[in-house]
Amino acid sequence: MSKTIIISNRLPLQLKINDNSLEAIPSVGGLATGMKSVHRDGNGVWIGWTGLTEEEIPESMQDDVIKACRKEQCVPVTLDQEDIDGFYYGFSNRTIWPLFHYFMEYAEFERQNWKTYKQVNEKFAKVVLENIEEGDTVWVHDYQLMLLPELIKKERPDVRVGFFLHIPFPSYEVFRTLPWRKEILRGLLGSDLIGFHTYDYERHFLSSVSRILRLDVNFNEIMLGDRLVTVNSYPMGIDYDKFEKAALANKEQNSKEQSELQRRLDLHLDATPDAKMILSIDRLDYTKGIANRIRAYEYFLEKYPNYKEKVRLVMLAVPSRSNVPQYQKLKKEVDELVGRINGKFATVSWTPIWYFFRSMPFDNLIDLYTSCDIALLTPIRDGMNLVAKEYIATRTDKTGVLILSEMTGAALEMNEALLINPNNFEEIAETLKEAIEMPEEEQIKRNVQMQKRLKRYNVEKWASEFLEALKKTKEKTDLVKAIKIKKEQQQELMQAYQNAEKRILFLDYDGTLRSFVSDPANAKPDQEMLNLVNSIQAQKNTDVVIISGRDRDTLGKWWQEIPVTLIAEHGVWKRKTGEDWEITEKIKNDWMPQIRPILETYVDRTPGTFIEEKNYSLAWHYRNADPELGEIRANELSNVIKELASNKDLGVLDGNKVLEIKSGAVNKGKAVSKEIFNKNYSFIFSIGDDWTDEFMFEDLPETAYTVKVGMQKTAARFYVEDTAHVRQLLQEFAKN
Ligand code: GDG
Repeated sequence: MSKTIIISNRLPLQLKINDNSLEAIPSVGGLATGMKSVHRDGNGVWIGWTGLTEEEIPESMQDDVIKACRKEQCVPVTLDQEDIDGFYYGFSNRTIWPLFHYFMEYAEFERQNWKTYKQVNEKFAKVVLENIEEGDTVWVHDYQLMLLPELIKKERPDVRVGFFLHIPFPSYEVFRTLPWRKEILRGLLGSDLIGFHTYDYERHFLSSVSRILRLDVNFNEIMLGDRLVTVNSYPMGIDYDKFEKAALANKEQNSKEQSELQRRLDLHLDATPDAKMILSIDRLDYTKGIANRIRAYEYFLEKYPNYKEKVRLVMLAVPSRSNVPQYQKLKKEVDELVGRINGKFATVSWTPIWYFFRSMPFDNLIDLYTSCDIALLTPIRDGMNLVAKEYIATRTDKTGVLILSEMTGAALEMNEALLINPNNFEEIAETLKEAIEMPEEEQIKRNVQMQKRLKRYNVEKWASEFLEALKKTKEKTDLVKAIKIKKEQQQELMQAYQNAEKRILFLDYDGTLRSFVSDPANAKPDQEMLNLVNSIQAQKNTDVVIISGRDRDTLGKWWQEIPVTLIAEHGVWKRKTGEDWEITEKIKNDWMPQIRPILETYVDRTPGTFIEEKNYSLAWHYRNADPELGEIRANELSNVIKELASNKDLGVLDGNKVLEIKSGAVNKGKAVSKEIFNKNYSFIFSIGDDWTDEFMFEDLPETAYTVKVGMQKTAARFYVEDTAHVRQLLQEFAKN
């Protein structure tokens, strides 16, 4: 029976070594809950690190670790202290974490850490590959394992691989500063489906893929050889019922059942019923904007002194990554700020900030959520922020005000919260005032909406939607109807070639006989290609036609020595072997002086583009432009020309990163039709790579062997992957 393999840096359990025994205690984080139906209730397996390094586990207990994990349907990846230092504290938390949260000045680019990151990803891959069986699905989580999808796909192309990033994906301008940007993108593209919390992260990723790897991105799909990678956003939810139930139970508790914390909170609530409690919960992380939050609170108390003794900031900061210097610095800064503000404003009966620096049990978290009238969450950047969602879920009487930073993924789904810019103290102070004074009906109105949404799109739904989408990811072959030329098709083709009495081959040039280079003037055919074509044309009853959009001079010069027919400028010119160029169509070029200046303005406005001038056409090349800008401008230009051209019989050909403007009467389809008219060819072959070649594929008879270069939508019957395969095919023809 096929299973789902979940992979994350940490396993959802905690190992405890007591004297001689070992215990694995399951932890119940958001991810574990979301995965429950596939992991615990299904026959899923979770692969990850246990939290204990090799050095921390006595030799005699190594097997016990595996056994204890197995019991929880987990498989451990063994890591030593050096791995953890380079991979986790190093590359993950000193490079990727700051960079992806736009803290560029904190990002360290250490080669040794990158090396360890790669090695640890390989260690994960090894364990995953040992556990994969046919038909399994793999779901990889988060920024520590971005190389894993490719490592798995390489060995097991049959297995569906999904990846979800829990943190933001930064804009191209930030991402491109990473020395290993290509490796990271390629690693991720080993997936069939890549998920992000928001559409913004998704489009940042797609933009980096198209600009850095220069791959074709089609809406949210990436063409990668003969694979298709889908990218989409799935905002992660919470285990809503768990939080709601816990909050209801909290309300039912009598004083004996209450926690010490709840009793203390109640004491204050009873003593000062008018005072408001403001909650702040996060891991102590510089991305969470904790220091700014305290400063903004100070500013609020200064601006509105009448609220002194009427508000209290309850701040829980959970210790995190304390081995990383920035976290130690932040701890010091927060300690000092809290001390200073409490010292400055406190009275005998009032402390403005209650500060807890520790992790609390779940029940205490619920005590805090349910007791506080306002939640103030001000991250500078946050992939999602689940605390915001949890706060709203615990407000079972529907009161409470959420103040939330616009820079969190959650803000996009929680429009009814009071959204603030975490860098704007003035706005935070005003919003705090607004929250304190907000009438209950309004609080309820806002929360009802948010609760409805959070209950519906909970963490289980999130996980099942992702896995459903992963199952449905399209094979590229579903989209492309042409058949790949493999051994069998090649044999059929060669058979037909040999049996034919009279044959003709139409060969496109750029992108077919020659791969693209940045300057088209440097794309001369190499000697091997010249020899190949020469030996084919020399065969009995065989005509070879090089058919190109190139100008006649270049084409003529490059193929001077080879006695083949040349068709230039998409069919305007033709040169039979040993003869002069002749014009095949009566066409005009008097439109050029009008159109050229328009193209020139596009060259000026789009760096990297240039105009190629031919006798009867003008081509605007944008291969070297920024890919996104290039596409936008090409679209614009195409529309402009089409509008102008309607009464001039001009056509716009959309080639491979080139727009060609020419007389509407000419195209390669017409040219090949003329070539075969009344000639009784029993074998017709045509091969080409772009839209201009589609005219030949469409106009040739159905029995012709039409071949597209590259796996794309086409009217051709067959396709080959790239120019190397074209060469291989020509070598087969040449053998006859
Ligand atoms: C990353 C992304 C994204 C907190 N203190 C205690 C405690 N918590 C629990 C909360 C919440 C979770 O930890 C924190 O989740 P966040 O989403 O707020 O933040 P990160 O830890 O930074 O998580 C983030 C998330 O991944 C999921 O994709 O939303 O953007 O940075 O569930 O309840 N739990 C207990 N005691 C505490 O003291 N028991």
